[in-house]
Amino acid sequence: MVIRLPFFRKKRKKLERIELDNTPEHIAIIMDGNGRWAKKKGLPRIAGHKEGMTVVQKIVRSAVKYDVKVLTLYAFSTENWKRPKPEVDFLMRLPKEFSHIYLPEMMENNVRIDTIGDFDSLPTHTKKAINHAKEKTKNNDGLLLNFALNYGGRYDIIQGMKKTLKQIENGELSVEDVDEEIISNNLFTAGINDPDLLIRTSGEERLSNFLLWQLAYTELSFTDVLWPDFNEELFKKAILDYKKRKRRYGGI
Ligand code: V07
Repeated sequence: MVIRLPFFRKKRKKLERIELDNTPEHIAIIMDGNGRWAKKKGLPRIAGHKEGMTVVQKIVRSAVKYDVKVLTLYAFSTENWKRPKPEVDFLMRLPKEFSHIYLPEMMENNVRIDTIGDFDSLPTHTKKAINHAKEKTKNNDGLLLNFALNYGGRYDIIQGMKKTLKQIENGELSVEDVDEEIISNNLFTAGINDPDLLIRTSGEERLSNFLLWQLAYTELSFTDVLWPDFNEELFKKAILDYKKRKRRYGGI
């Protein structure tokens, strides 16, 4: 007889809820150390970027598994244009390569791809590849995989300020109305909750012009491991550390 089944179902659900307690919904990552990883191995810097791309997919899998809602990855900053042209050209081809290899798995995992940053200034071929990935995944309602591309925190604030000023100029808004919510809604991350957790790899402990406004209350997690060596276990550790910190706050 199967009469007792609903009882067992209820019990399992309760256990899962404890497991998922205090899970960070939005995780942002500064994927640093790709060039250093390559240098250590006697390889060109681009080999580090390529290896870093495979780690992106591994962490996406883990994020799906741990029920993370948003993963924001710093893939290319507004300052990265200063790098040697061959390296920039290589980086600008990675979105297409990534989509070519991993788009089917993104669809299977119900992942939606989006970007934040100055999209219009990217090379046409890069924009084309990204628009294709966005279009393909636009109806997926699982993890939001948000690439910060040609992104700078100060640039984000400036463009958000310009949008706000235009709303004032158009009479949609008065100066007195301007508050945190209005500024937040004019940033690239409009509609996305601020990150709960920021992870930075490779031992540097700086924000490097990443989400400056959005990280105001975010928990920070630093590891010496270089991005190409980052893995599910370290990702899980960062999440468990975050949960522990949250539990402590809850106890006060
Ligand atoms: C980039 C790989 C990860 C390590 C850090 C820098 C190099 C994935 C993308 C990407 C972006 C948009 C998109 C699909 C994939 C990417 C750049 C660099 C510029 F729609 N990795 N990755 N883009 N790296």
